[in-house]
Amino acid sequence: MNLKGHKSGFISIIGNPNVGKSTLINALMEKNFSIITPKKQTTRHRILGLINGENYQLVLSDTPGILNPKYEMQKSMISSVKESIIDADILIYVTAVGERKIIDENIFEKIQKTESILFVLINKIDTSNQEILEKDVSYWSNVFPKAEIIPISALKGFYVNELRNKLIKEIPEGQPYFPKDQISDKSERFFVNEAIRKSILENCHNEVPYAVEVITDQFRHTDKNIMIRSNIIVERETQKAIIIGAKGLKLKKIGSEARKHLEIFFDKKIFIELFVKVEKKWRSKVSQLKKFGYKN
Ligand SMILES: Nc1nc2c(ncn2[C@@H]2O[C@H](COP(=O)(O)OP(=O)(O)O)[C@@H](O)[C@H]2O)c(=O)[nH]1
Ligand SMILES: [Mg+2]
Repeated sequence: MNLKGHKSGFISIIGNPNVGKSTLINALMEKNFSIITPKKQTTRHRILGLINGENYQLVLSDTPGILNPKYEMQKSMISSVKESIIDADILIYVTAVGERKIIDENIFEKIQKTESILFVLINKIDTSNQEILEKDVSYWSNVFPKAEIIPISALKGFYVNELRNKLIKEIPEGQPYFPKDQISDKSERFFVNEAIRKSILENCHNEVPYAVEVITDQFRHTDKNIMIRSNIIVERETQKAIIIGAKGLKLKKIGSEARKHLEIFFDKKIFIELFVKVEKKWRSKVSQLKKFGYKN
């Protein structure tokens, strides 16, 4: 491979919960890569998504929404946001049209002081009108004077291709950071866990999805199939009962929806077996969080 003239760069996507960060990364990657639901705090980890071209590699980092941490897991979520600000060649701050809320002063200040190229995206413009949008543009240009303000709709694909081209144009020259046939820094098992968690977020209500973690202990490929065995970890017996549901029907539905998602993701036939286990207070125990791949 001729790496002369090759470009590569880290692009961090940050912003409040639910503004469309994961939708944007999926649109840029043209793949259902990061899980999306209407619920807050769907994204728990920093996930790197790679867009590889012959002469470039974009390393996009999807991050959890900015929040005031209430327990250990959320502390880990917020430290991954801070880490992603430091690394970035390009920082993308995503807001939803009409949004003014600043959740964390400290992070806000870090964005204002950043030496990276800064884009402020005003997302969800499909839900708005010209007048509101113009007010937003002038508001955000005041808040972040050195930023380029870009209206976009990640969901409808307005300005997504243009943004991808802009990113390719702005990243510095350099060798690729990851092998060019890879699409993420995360393993296949991680994507299995995420698909199962998405299915739980969509099928269970109230606090249950937030008390859930998934561990996949078997992931076996053949040419055509993938055999998966995963454990759903909850904090209490009552949560276990809710997830299994009457006659095990809820768990069956969770498994079948995750299977459909993964068949598209891996483009193979999937067999999936799910178990539910109780681990008391895992979200508050540092040792457990390490085991589940959260950093402190
Ligand atoms: N109308 C509209 N909805 C969007 C857009 N982008 C994201 N959403 C929705 O906003 C919700 C949160 O999206 P998500 O990507 O998970 O947000 P995140 O928490 O910032 O990662 C989902 O229901 C998305 O479908 C957009 O451009 N327009
Ligand atoms: Mg997200």
